[in-house]
Amino acid sequence: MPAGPATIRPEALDALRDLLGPGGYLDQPADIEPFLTDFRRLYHGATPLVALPASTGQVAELVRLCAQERIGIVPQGGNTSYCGGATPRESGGEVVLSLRRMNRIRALDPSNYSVTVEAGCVLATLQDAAEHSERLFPMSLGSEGSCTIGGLLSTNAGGTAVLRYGMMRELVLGLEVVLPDGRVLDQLRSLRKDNTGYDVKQLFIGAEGTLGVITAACLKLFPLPRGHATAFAALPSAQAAVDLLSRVRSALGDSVTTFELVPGAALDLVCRHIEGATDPFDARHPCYVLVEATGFAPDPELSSGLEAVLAEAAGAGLVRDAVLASSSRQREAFWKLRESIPEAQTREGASLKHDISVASQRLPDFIEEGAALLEHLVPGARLVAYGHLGDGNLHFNLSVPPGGDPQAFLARAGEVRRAVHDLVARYRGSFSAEHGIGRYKVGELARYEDPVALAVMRDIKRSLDPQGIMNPGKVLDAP
Ligand code: 2HG
Ligand code: ZN
Repeated sequence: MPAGPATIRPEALDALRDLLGPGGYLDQPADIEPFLTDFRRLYHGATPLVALPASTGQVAELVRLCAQERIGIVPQGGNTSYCGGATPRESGGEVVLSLRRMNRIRALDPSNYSVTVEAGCVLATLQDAAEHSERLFPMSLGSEGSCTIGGLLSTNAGGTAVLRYGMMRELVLGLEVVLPDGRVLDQLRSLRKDNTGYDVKQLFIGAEGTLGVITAACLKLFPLPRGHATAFAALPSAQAAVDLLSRVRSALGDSVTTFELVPGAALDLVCRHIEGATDPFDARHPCYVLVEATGFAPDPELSSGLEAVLAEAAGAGLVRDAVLASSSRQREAFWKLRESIPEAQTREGASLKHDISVASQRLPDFIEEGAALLEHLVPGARLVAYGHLGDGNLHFNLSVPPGGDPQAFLARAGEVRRAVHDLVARYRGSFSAEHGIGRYKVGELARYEDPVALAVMRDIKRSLDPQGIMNPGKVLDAP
């Protein structure tokens, strides 16, 4: 059952305005505009109203009213979705729900290593608050200055510390969720052990707002590491990177927090387009890794451990050259080389993005096969396959051939996507490792997901949201 009417009754809109009160909504076109286009500018939707509730109670009332009227609700956090997961559709029959007024840290308990926070809180604010209390909230990603806790939970975000701390799901102790009928699920507890039946809260993590609205969460904190060691190393091949990962982990254990792959093609783009970015080496190499270890030993001790593994790996032919950051400025400079890749690739011109994962030991074969396939399909296009090698997750992105026609290149998107995702399926990998499904990959989920899993997903959706009002048209094609 798709969500209801294409337009919203004026009386229903008035009732929504009344319940939200002054300051509780936006309804002027200029104010609404920023909520209508997704981060990648793939979609441009419409809505008569952006709701800005101030409490869980108000969210529940709003959802009840929308359920009565069968109005679609599109939750939106920092609007940084890569898959159009938070953009209303074009009909104008859906309201956008932003929890940006619900951004409080309700309680931070350093001794229990937990924090209870509202969904509209920006990630960087939470990171700072944790650090202020000598604790770490380890989720870390490029959009941390604007993405919100609700969005991170709804997409089960990844980022650059997954290797050590896991994805967002693994950081959750409890959740508060408004269900599609307006009931409030209160599992906002900070227990580390709780085996009481089905773990219902898990359903809402990664559901992209299609099963309910996450309003608050209780999250794990960790001891704040005191030491860092960061290296940027030049390698002969992706295979060497996978072998190095294994060595670094067995030598340094859980202190390895980040292991990111930067292919030569990505470093080229960064050095060309990002101000202040410089290649740490004299010669260009096939690929690079950014490795970071964090822990409780002082910096020099961690650095010498990392240096020793890199030296040993160099002896085995896995590393051609490496630099260890000797200051926080140098550390930031290394991070910038990695974190600026998406921006540099955008500045280079048209690109096609794929967010894939396969078992990490199979990545080198995947890259080789994928590169040959793409060269055959779009000769001259540049593969920039970078990212979270430590998690087996690469952004398998393709840039327009130098001097090529961007429109003609982008017109090949469907064909290229099919080839890449078919290859991923052959490797039993994932066609969406960390960016979710949103609207962009609904067809891909229907095509590649195990039919039994898909049927269970549809059963869950029908049972929780029989009217299909929660983020309609996202994740599943039809409930
Ligand atoms: C990253 O790892 C992000 O930098 C963005 O997930 C990936 O732009 C992309 O394709
Ligand atoms: Zn990523």
